[in-house]
Amino acid sequence: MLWDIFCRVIDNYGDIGVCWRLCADLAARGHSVRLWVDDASALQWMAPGAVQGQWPQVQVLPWELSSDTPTLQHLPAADVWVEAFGCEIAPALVAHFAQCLPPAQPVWINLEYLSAEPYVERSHGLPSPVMYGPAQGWTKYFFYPGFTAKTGGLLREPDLAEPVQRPNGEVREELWVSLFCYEPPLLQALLSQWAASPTRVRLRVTSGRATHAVQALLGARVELGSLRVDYLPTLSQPDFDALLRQCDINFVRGEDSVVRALWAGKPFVWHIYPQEDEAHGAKLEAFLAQMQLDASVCTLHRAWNGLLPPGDGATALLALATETLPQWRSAVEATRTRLLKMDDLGQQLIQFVSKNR
Ligand code: TRH
Repeated sequence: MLWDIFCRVIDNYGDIGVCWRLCADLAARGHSVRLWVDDASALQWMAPGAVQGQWPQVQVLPWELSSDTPTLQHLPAADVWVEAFGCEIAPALVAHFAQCLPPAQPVWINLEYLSAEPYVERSHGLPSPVMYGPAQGWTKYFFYPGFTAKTGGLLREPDLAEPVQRPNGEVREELWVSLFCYEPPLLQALLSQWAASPTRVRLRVTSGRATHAVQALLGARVELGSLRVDYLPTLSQPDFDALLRQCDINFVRGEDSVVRALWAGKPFVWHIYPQEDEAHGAKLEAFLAQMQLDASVCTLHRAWNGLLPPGDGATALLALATETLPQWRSAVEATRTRLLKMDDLGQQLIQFVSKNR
């Protein structure tokens, strides 16, 4: 099938990160994909070669062209439209394909944000009739990623790598930690705890906001007591995923990397994307509940996200003691095993489209 995927980058890398994974996944399953995106800059490092047209079966197109009727006239009609995260497809594109003869009605999917909240099961797959405009009478469907069998599942490549096992016990002499975050209020306390730790800690800090947040606290220092900091360049998605598999603890953020942390199978702390209406608190709690984590790990999550009263946070860091890691890791592995039994998001989308064509 031919898929059109529409993506508008709001901020950070989640929109394009998720859309790109979906494109690559569909292509790997034998489909052809056009990705319409208003800012493809992050793809230069996330998926080298993609923008240059070197990715088999995926064409990256500038968003502006989706309003350019002469361009559209040369394009075959897609079988599927995926409107990611409520970005509105350009009216000119809708009009063009609706006015073709015969009209090229695609399966039109609104791909939503990931959440473990109960509304996801209720809303997944619901139709929404298009009430006006050139596509009046067509139907859009809501497609919700999620963590249960009644949702659209999670993005997962068919050849997903196994978590890296340590040959000699759970933790090597040096604790390896990846850091991908916004500006967590506990960061200073965390760095101080690791500087004073009996175990050496190697902190692998991802580029961008995480690097800026650490450098704002440490300045030019890269060693502080037991703590050693590596600042990483921007990584391709496969290299980012490999980083998570190699570390003993992963600090991740936003929509896509939390899923990758699950697949990496290591203890992780999620910095949830903060929302203005504070909706992220409920979203975090729903996620923690389905993970069935120890109470201390849940407290650490709340503190890392600034959702505890100031002062209550510092003791939360005790959850990171090396003795507690094996138990924490078992909890992540149990969730990973459960999720692996579900169909992944790519499979489910293909099945959904086949059923609704
Ligand atoms: O960058 P994010 O914070 O994106 C956010 C969230 O998804 C949020 O929910 C969304 O609403 C907002 O964007 C608009 O975190 P996320 O989702 O993990 O996306 C990061 C992507 O970047 C992910 O695909 C992994 C990728 N990445 C790399 O490929 N290489 C790197 O070096 C790094 C640091 C990230």
